[in-house]
Amino acid sequence: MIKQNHTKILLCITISLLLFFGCSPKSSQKRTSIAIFVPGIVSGSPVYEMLVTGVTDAINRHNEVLQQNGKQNLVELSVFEAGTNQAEWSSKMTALVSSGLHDLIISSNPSLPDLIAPLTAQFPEQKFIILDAFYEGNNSIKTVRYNQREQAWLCGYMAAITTNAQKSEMPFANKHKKIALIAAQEYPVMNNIILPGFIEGAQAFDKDIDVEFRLVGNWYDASKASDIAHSLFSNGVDVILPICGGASQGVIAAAKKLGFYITWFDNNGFAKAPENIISSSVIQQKKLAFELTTEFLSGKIDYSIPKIVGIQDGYVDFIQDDPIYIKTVHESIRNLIAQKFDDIKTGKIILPSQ
Ligand code: RBF
Repeated sequence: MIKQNHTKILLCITISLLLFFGCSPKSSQKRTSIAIFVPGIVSGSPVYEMLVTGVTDAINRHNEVLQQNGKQNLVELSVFEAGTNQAEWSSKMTALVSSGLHDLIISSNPSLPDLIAPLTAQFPEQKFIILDAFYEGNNSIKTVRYNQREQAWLCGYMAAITTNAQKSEMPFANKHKKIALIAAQEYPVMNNIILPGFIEGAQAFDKDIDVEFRLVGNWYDASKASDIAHSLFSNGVDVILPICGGASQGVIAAAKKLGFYITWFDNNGFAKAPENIISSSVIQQKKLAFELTTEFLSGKIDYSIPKIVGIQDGYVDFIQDDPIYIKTVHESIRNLIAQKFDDIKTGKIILPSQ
């Protein structure tokens, strides 16, 4: 009698479990969830601003189509800002992954794949797309990196023409041949690609250019970046490339106050200081984030193979049609840089991404 009851109870539990996991309407209604992990803060960092906009646009577009087709399971988006304390990124990423709530975690930063790779064995279902990064041989991590030597080379070339220009052409140009890069911190892509690319571009125009390199120490201290810019200016620097996230605001403020030029990196920066920003050497991170999110949502991502994209692919660009650029930069300078851009695009100049 007791044994019979046991069998009945077991059968009941089995049926309930089958109903719950196998046939329950709940499981078929599971919504796709995407999380953006921001290693830093979004505001003031062009790479992260473009990441968030691109992913958001792709999800909105996808959801519009779902709604038009009468579907209700819209894709969910969450944005996590991990903040500027880099020592906390690993534990914050681990917490996000182990929550198990997100089908995809998308981010941007060359340092992230090394931090994520150990997690992929423990959480094999979790998929990652990391932009501005390169990582081979992990089927859970898709990476795409830009040819930043091209991006930095054009900046350097532009800075070198400008520091050599006559005051009649470029009023903030002084008699010294001195330009500078202010970075937030040292990291492999900065030390091996961006800084050398900037120097090589400058020296391709004039081999006697003096290129200064300074560090802020973090991605947010605008007042320290401004102090560095002041000291560079007083030592004869008249063109600065800032790559320091939110701290770049300090370089812009100094340029407006003192009167020097800025070559801007990553997105279109002309409107930030129309008289001082003479170029925008950009990566199409918004477009790439949009495309990869859309590919993920349609199940078409190839995870294993990392990609490097540059000017020829349309993901690195030098903005030449902005009215502020046309107004601020003398025509003779615009013609010189346009020629170099075309030389890279047509393969006459080849700049390796490594
Ligand atoms: N770029 C930013 O604009 N903001 C940041 O907060 C930021 N943090 C970074 C942290 C690390 C550890 C590394 C390696 C890079 C960071 N970058 C940041 C730089 C970014 O990846 C890219 O190299 C530059 O924006 C130039 O394209």
